[in-house]
Amino acid sequence: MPGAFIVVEGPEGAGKTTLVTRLAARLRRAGHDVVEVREPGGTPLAEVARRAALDPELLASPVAELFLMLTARADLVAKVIRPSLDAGRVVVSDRFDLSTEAYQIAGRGLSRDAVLVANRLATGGLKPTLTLVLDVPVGVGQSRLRASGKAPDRIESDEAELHERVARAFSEARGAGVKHLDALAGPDVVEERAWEVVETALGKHWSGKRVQHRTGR
Ligand code: T5A
Repeated sequence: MPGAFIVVEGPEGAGKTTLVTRLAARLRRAGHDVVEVREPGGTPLAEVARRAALDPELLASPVAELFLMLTARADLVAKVIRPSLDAGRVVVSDRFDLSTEAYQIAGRGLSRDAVLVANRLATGGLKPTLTLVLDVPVGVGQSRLRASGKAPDRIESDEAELHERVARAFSEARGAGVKHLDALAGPDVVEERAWEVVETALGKHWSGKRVQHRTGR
């Protein structure tokens, strides 16, 4: 893929949306063509799936919840993320597949193997260039959300143990392109730390592409 795919992940209220907006603005100032997306959501079909997944009246079962998330992801990847990456843009996403590992596998206890297979089908194997995980204790994220005055959705209002399992899964996440950031500091400090990581990751990504181009690989 000629473009780059940056994902911001973490528990509820960690500051993902705030950081995505700031990173996108900064990338634009640095001259990149940037597309901002959020998961679940970002296409008309994905927004319908989001509303269904988060509606407290609908009480989706864990498997139904998984497929709503993956319906949203499949549509977003096919209609927005892949075409943007193919056109050389930088896509910045508020959540992606690490959220499925944290919520549906660690949180809901669904089979890891089955979820990973279904997720691969939804993404066509697409992997982020960089996944920035914002580490905050559950209580900090929840008190930030309370202070923001936003009404809690179905998953946000779920049992405390679910959110503890989700936060643990995020804090233990490791793998290619996964970087952790201490997100307890204020938004300006978090943005500066994130920017350093993004600049380094993009530098490596683009120089890798140039080598591949020169060597024909
Ligand atoms: N989900 C999603 C799944 O179960 N499986 C999946 O595969 C996927 C993709 C999505 C829900 O769907 C679930 C997870 C979620 O439950 P959402 O709205 O995207 O819902 O998720 P939330 O985490 O609930 O998003 P929020 O917008 O509520 O939280 P954010 O984005 O982490 O936090 P943000 O930036 O909105 O900030 C919250 C408040 O804190 C302040 C902000 O100003 C704001 O008031 N703030 C800070 N305060 C102090 N210091 C900082 N560094 C701060 N950064 C932000």
